[in-house]
Amino acid sequence: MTRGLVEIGEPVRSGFVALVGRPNAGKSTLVNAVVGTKVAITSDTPQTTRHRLRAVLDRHDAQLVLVDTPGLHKPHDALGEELNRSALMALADVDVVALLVDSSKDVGTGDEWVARHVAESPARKLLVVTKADLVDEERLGRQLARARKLAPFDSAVVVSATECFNVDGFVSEAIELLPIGPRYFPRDMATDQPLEVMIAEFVREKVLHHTRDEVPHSVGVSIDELEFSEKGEGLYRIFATVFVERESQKGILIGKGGEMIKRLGSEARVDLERLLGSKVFLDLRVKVKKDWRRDASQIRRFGYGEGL
Ligand SMILES: Nc1nc2c(ncn2[C@@H]2O[C@H](COP(=O)(O)OP(=O)(O)OP(=O)(O)O)[C@@H](O)[C@H]2O)c(=O)[nH]1
Ligand SMILES: [Mg+2]
Repeated sequence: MTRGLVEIGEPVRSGFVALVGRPNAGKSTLVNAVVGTKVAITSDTPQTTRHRLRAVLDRHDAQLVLVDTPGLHKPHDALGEELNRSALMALADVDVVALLVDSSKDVGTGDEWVARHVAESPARKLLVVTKADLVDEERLGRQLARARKLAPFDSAVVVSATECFNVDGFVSEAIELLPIGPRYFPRDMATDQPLEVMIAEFVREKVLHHTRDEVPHSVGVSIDELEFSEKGEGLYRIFATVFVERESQKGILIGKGGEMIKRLGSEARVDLERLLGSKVFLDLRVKVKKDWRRDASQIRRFGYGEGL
């Protein structure tokens, strides 16, 4: 038996920690900070994350599996309902639920609604007050006190994922709440997302960064072709389609003389080359699929929510 296999079988502290909270609370940013690499896309547009994903932090004494979820919100369409369903399902089957509360926004009815679901979960409960860099100590203390009242938490931490403040503290608290068990994933696995899903998400992130209003919400990305050629230094050839809901949105994404789509493509390519560790050729086209967010079967075809 190899050393690797022996280690996988050895009991350590291990298990699943779901990160839940309102849209934009900082869940995906914290996931990336914990695993030290970009596995989840992030943006200041609410409802960035559209499906549950797992990210793995493996240590000699523990394996922490973070479950990133879509932000819980009042849904306005079938997509919103599917995102909420997906996030709430994550609560059912984890060892720990971490409720993320943004320190820069007043604790409100949205947090209370999320917290009611958290309180009903049989899992251990960890409060995470995020974006500590945005507020002063006094406000941070007040937010912490208010958020503590939201649910019966086993412990609480304050973090700033962008400033890497107390991310270690979050990891220690989360691991402390985990049971003893096996390693659930191979030790070198950072995420369980299929490559095609990650590529589509990296492309969608660029659209979120460069568009406003309804456009970011109206975008869905599908990968039409993905092939790797080993010739020379190796090259991924990726053909993807960016779907929008209206002709006017298509115009925005293409931009004057194709300027916008070129920009989106070249920024996505840089990220994809880092992700894939290889040169990338990326072909993006834009198509209209009217009102796709109201169409449950199309939502699942994109893999959002519970996916296919
Ligand atoms: N200043 C500051 N900004 C942060 C921090 N963490 C996250 N953000 C920003 O907050 C915004 C939302 O972050 P995300 O990680 O995408 O939030 P999320 O909770 O995953 O959002 P959804 O997927 O929409 O539910 C992004 O613009 C992040 O850069 C932080 O610690 N400090
Ligand atoms: Mg997210």
